Amino acid sequence: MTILLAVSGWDLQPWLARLHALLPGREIVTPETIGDRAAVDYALSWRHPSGALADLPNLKAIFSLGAGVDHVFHDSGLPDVPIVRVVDADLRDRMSEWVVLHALIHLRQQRMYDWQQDQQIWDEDIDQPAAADIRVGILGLGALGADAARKLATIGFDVAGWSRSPRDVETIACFHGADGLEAMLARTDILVALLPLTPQTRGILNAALFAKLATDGRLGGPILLNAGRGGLQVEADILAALDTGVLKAASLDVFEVEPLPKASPLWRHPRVTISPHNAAVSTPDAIVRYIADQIAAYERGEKLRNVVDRATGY
Ligand code: NDP
Ligand code: OXD
Repeated sequence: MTILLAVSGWDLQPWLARLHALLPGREIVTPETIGDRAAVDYALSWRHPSGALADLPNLKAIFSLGAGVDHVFHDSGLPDVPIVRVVDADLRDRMSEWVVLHALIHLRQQRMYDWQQDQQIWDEDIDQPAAADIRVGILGLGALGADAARKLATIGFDVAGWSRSPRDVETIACFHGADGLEAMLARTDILVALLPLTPQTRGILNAALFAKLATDGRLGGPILLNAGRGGLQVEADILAALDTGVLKAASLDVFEVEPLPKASPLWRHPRVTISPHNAAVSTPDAIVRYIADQIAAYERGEKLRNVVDRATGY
């Protein structure tokens, strides 16, 4: 009854404390402290070091500590057991907060008012469209994209979404497939990327896609919000599109290389708003609760939920 916590780049202490609290009686080990590899039942991964999950003959499942699983698949020696991803209200609500926040920052031109405050300028005479005047297109209508879509629609935005297979989200215009993408982009003023990173989606946010966005919107040009994965975006194309006016602005939470290198021109670009891949953080409180519940259900004989499809990569 051992759980292997294989994590890179995070402080382990809060995770260990929460695991001990919610899974009493289990030994919790890390790749550094692991003893008997045959005792490990479950592995918990966030960007685990390649090979850390190999040679665990009694492993039953791998739990990603986030919604995305691209960080699990980077390991070519991954054991053939179910991979479970996070689908959780806490994570979902945090992501929708980020999407709504940034949609509103752009709708209400907050970056410009920040500048005006800095310059002590009082200018009331600036065009202020209503949310209903702004067409939002969401790439990815999954657990996160569908929730963000509903919340943006509640505020009044005119929302559409795009997925691989047909989806039905109430009050949202739903598109799918290659033709659906073109149609959605043509009616999009604010593009929100909430796709998983897979071989099919890598680099999708590129010059060719930006050129298909609506050019007749009320915001003075299309705006990109990406909180999916940095690998979805071609940063050179974003910078070029910002400089040529193909894009008006961007809010980015994820980057091709993380942490974003100091030399990246994105840091100082006046029309780029950056957050450090924390649009929706995984908290030990919520995520260990989710995993402990899944383990308890599995050991009662129930099926694991939110198991990743290895063929599609998400
Ligand atoms: P889901 O698996 O629930 O949803 C993914 C959506 O993307 C689905 O609608 C799916 O289509 C669609 N999709 C996948 N591949 C394609 C494709 N090739 N073409 C069109 N649509 C596609 O994932 P979540 O909503 O839970 O999470 C989305 C991503 O958000 C995560 O994978 C992760 O990368 C990112 N994330 C980022 C965080 C952050 O803090 N920045 C935090 C949490 C997650 P279909 O419905 O047909 O399956
Ligand atoms: C996730 C993330 O995938 O935080 O959950 O990026």
